[in-house]
Amino acid sequence: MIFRSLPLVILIACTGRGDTGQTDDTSVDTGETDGACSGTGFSVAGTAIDLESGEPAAEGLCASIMDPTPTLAGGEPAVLGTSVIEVGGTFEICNIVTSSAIGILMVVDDCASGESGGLDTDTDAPDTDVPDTDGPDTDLPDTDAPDTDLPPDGDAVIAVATGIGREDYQELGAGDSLTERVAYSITTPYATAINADFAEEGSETNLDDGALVGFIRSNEEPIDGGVVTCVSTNCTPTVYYADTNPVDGLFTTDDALNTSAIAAAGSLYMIPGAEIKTYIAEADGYEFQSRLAGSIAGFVVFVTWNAVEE
Ligand SMILES: [Ca+2]
Repeated sequence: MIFRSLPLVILIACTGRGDTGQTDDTSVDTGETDGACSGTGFSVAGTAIDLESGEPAAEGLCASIMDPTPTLAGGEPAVLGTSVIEVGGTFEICNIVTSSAIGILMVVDDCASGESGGLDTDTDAPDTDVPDTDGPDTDLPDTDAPDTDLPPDGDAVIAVATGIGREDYQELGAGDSLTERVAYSITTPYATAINADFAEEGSETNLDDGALVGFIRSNEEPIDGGVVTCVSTNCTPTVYYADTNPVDGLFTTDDALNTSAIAAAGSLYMIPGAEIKTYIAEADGYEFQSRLAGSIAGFVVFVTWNAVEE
């Protein structure tokens, strides 16, 4: 119980260097820049993907790189850099300098974190104009700024953190870049629906308490029948596995909780309120590496399991 009152942190501590299956999706362009970033640090570029739709996340959200180290002492993750997500969900965050030994986080949120905010587009249109209640607004440049292009209004998504392992960045320096990263995003309506299902199933925790969420995969493809278990003592979380029919519950079939991951639903699992413990995925015919992981208060932490290639 005490863990739930503490800021929890994912420790992206792979137990070895043999997880070759996890490095395939990482491109490291050493010594090259595309001109967008300059300075003393490395950059992280990628795409934010909406978890529910699988489509690019909305433009105007923020992508940040955070160092989770301060959470070990009860603090908040430290923001190392932020950028606004562009059309197509793409982002590039420049000048990351970190000595974090426990990984860093790509966080997609409503620009609520970090001082940079990112929603600077509003400042281009001064709000000094008092509404002209007694006259026609013919002089207002409304047509120049269609509302559909405005950034989300601050509660469009919940904060989701996707980890980057230390081994992926520890050698990087000025001008280097990590590219083609995928950071997941969860809309507030989807989170609300998920939380309603958690409550329906009697869960005392939900995404607001922090959660481990992710996929169970082999060669980056979802697989059937995988489960996530906590291997620490006194750790028996309820793990929820999504299916393709939300009508009878996102995680239930005929009123019974799904018992393992379903490839047709992306092999998506969720552990609301996950404590810092050692977890592992298991599936017949596949092998996974255990990881020390847990959720951060206020964040969904995205942890995808990729089978270790023999
Ligand atoms: Ca269902």
